[in-house]
This record gives sequence, C-alpha cells and structure tokens, in this order.
Amino acid sequence: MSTESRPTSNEAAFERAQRVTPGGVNSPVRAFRAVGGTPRFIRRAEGAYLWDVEGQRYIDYIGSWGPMILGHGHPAVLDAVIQAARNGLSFGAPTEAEAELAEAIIAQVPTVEQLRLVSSGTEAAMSALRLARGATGRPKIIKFEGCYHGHADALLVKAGSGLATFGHPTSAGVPAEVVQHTLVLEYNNVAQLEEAFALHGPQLACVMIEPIAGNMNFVRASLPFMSRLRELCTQHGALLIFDEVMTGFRVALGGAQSVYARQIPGFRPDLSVFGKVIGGGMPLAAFGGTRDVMAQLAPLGPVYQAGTLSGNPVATACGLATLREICRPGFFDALSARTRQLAEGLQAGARAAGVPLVSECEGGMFGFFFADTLPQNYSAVMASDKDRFNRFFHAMLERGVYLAPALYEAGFVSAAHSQADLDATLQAAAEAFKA
Ligand code: KE4
Repeated sequence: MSTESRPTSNEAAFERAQRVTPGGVNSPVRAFRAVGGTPRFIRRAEGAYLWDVEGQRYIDYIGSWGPMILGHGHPAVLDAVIQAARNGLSFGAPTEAEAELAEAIIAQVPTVEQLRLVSSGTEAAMSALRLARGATGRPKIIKFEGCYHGHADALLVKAGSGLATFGHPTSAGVPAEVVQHTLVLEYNNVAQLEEAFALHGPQLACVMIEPIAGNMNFVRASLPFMSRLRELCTQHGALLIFDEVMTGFRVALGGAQSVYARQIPGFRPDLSVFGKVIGGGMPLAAFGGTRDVMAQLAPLGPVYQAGTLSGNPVATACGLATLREICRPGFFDALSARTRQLAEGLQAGARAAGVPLVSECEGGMFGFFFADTLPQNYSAVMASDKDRFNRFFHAMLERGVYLAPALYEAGFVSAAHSQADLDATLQAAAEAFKA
C-alpha cells in the first residue's frame, strides 16, 4: 500500500492517478476531456452535495450518472447496505433478496414478467442483445446514432454509408466482422426505419433504443417515430428492446415505457434493460421481458449468460432500499416538480441574459442545449454551441455547481436537492450565462 500522503489538490490527485490508470480515470467521461480542465477528485458526498479533495463543495447534478436519486448517504439505504454487508458480501448462491428485488422491479414494470440481475448496464444490454438473437434465431440488429448502450463490441458502432451497408466500429479493437450485423439509423427518422425494415426485416433480431436519449443530453423519441417502430417490430417479428438503464425508475416509477404507454395505447417494449437507480449506487443492473423470451436463458434454454457477482447481496440490499423510498406516495411528483423548476429556471435565466438555451425534463432527469430549438437527433445535438456549453460548465463549477462534463450528457436531480439548492443553482447560472 502506497505510503504517499493523500493529495491536497485536484491537480495532484489527477497527476497521481494518471501515473497508474489510463487518463487517470476508470471511465473516460470523468476525465473532463470534453470540457477541458482538471477533473474534481471527490472525497465524500452527502445529500445533494459532493466535496472534492480541496474541500470545495458542489451541488451535484450528476448523481453518479443517475443512481443517486435519493441523494448521497440516505440513512435507510446506508442501514440496509451495512446490515447486508454484516451478513456476508457475496455467496455465489441464490438469496431471497434477489427475488425480492426482482419482484419490486416487476411490480412497477408490467411488461417485465421475469428478469436477470447483472453487475452493469453494459452487461445487461449485451445480454439482452444475445437473448434477442437467440430467441429469434436472427443475426441483425438496429441501434440509433447518439444512443449509448454500454461498451459491448456489437454496440460500439457508427452508421455505415447508407442503409444497405452495416455499421463501422467506433472503437479500435472491434473487428468489422463483429459489427457487420449492426445497422445504425438516425434517431427519430421514420423514413430510415421503413427502409431498414424493408431491406432487412426477416433478418432483424431486435431494435435497441434509449426511449429518452440521455446520452444525447435529452432527446425524446417522437410519438410517430415510437409508434411506427413498435408497428414495424411487431410486423417483422423483431424484438423491441428499451434501454432504460438511465430512464428506468428515473423519469417515472415505471420508466420511460410508462410515459409512452400513457400516450400510445397498448404500447410495450419486448425486453427492457435497467441499471443505475435499481442499484442505488452499487454495481447492479438487470434485463427482463416476457416469461417465454426469458425462458431461452441458461439453465432453461440455449442462450448462455452468467455472472459471479450477479445479484450481489450488498448491491441488492442497496437497490431494494432505494426502490422502497422512491415508491413512497408523492415521491415522483415532488422530484418532477423540482426538476421542472430547474429546467424552466435555466431557460428563463438564459432568455433574460439574451442567451439561446432550450431545456427539457421528465421526472428527475433534465437536459439543456445552447440552441434555439430542441434537437431531435445526434447531428442536431452536436450542432449546439459547444464552446458556450464548456464556458458555462466551468463558470458553474467555479460557483460550486457540478453539471455533467459534456454537452451530450443528461443531468439528474435528487430528492435531497432543496429549494435553496435550486435557487443557488439558478443564481450561479445567471452569472455564468455572462461567461
Ligand atoms: P454501465 O455499463 O456504465 O453501467 O451502463 C452502460 C449504459 C447503458 N445504457 C445507457 C442508456 C447508459 O446511459 C449507460 C451508461 N451511462 C453513462 C453515462 N452516459 C455512464 C457514465 C460512464 O460511462 O462513466
């Protein structure tokens, strides 16, 4: 164990980390490469706040990229985690808590009859993809530009040239053969959907989509697009997979699918992927769907999927305690109202400063763009004013407000964010718009 004294500055911590970890981080977005500057090394968090190694406090709108919907250090969650840890960190054998968590998720998501717990959103999305291919016996899949489903090889793909050709890897180390069956379409583009299904329908295993794309900051799938997507999947026997790792239990108790089901009668995905909130900040994710599709999974069926720490008792206890709290009456009404107040406040503040900014929100998730209109796809997101976003990001950081360090990332409000926190945030924004 290194005897090096604990760094007293973010720069020192970053230099130390870069000596032993690529880029000094264990996940690229944390390195601030999109916004520049030195990442903040966090020493502790409580409620709506983070403190870095210099003792600087930040109002936290990342919330670990979504999981911390209750805020940091919720007493009921901490108690559950400590109790579970005392009973044993991991057994490699089934526990009742895994069934209890599955029941709690299924109770809120009627389209899921059975699910499997895994340790990350990547693992859940990768497994759902394999299941769709195994259940349909088909090789080809569709995803959308700007949607992120974790870093499984088959999903690290950018659009090919035209719909007759398949995707190209977005990462080194992914052979072209691995992505030859992945077609990448433009989000919200109905014409491309029609053409892709006309060309490849009988070979399509699934379409995977972020129903509200938080990896494009905040872009909703339009109702016509989502309706047509559902129709085409049904018509051609392809499974519709909702990647709700970010939106699940975040935009609504029933996830984004409950928002679409309210607007499109009878709407349902065939498989759903969850993560983040259901783990409450611990490594836990899930994928689920109808009993007959899930029955294709080992040990019942031919689709293999496994994990040493799947359904880990401590992570499961953390997720269960989190879900219990967010299921309380009025939780989402209060969270949604606070999030909307923030989103609308940002837009009003920008307007008062003569700065073009549009914002959107659903439940406890929000986004904003330095643009005149809400982007509907990835190209439009990337056409928003990146330089102004980066200046705004740093001006807010200097004023103790920690936003997502990239213009294509969403923001998250927790139940711990007070009215005073929102007022302070909007006050900082009024100054930062002038940066
Ligand atoms: P993880 O493997 O990072 O647990 O989940 C992958 C994933 C899958 N699907 C969606 C919709 C996701 O948003 C994610 C992960 N989200 C990113 C934030 N954009 C996590 C942050 C990071 O990569 O460090």
